[in-house]
Amino acid sequence: MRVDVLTIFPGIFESPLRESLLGRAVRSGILDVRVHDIRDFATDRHRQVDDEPYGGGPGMVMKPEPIFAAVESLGAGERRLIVLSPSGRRLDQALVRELASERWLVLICGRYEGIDERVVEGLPAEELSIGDYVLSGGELPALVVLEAVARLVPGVIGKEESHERDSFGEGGLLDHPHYTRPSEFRGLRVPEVLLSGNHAEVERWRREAAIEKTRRNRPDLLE
Ligand code: 9D3
Repeated sequence: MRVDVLTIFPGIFESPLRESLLGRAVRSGILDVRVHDIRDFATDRHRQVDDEPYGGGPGMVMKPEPIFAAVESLGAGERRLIVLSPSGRRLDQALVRELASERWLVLICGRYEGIDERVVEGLPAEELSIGDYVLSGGELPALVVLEAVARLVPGVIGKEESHERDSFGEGGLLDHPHYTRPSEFRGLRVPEVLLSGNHAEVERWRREAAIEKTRRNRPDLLE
């Protein structure tokens, strides 16, 4: 899968794309991620990427011309253009699955108060939010999209791992609690049933514990 990222802070992407899962996917060539500095596409003397909002108000707005020029520099092909925006459709695992089936994504990161609306109207692009809280720009959201999508691209992670996480939201339950050695830590015991070797009992306990955790942390998932 090819992913082009447009940003005025390309440095933010360096470590995340070098480390761990994303780093491996990029090095192996399964993910072809290209980060572009939008400022390189500004044509004025000061390489300006933002300007004051028409109609007034606080903050600055990202200008459309450098973003259009950056997108047009990418070449032709079937691609999905996405603007990361707090006003976008909220990301969930169903959308992640949809995006993972694409050959080519373009992720456009905004800063300041936002991006000139003609980017969304004119390219056109779809707007995507990662949740209802305020960040300072689209760079961390773009990395969230990249990691969530990369996990579902064939070859990025092992079969058992991917199979396991695949069902998020479908079973409608959160994961059950996990334990590893030691069986007692600072007086806290691992539930005996998990040490019993009784697989049916373990499965029953995990389901009950998952329901309890969901009731406590995400009652909305139980309806
Ligand atoms: C005063 C209105 N604010 C909108 C809620 C302005 C505003 C806040 C944050 C404008 C831009 C931003 C920067 N955030 C993003 O670019 C962003 C974001 C986010 O803040 N939360 C969740 N998902 C995303 S995707 C991009």
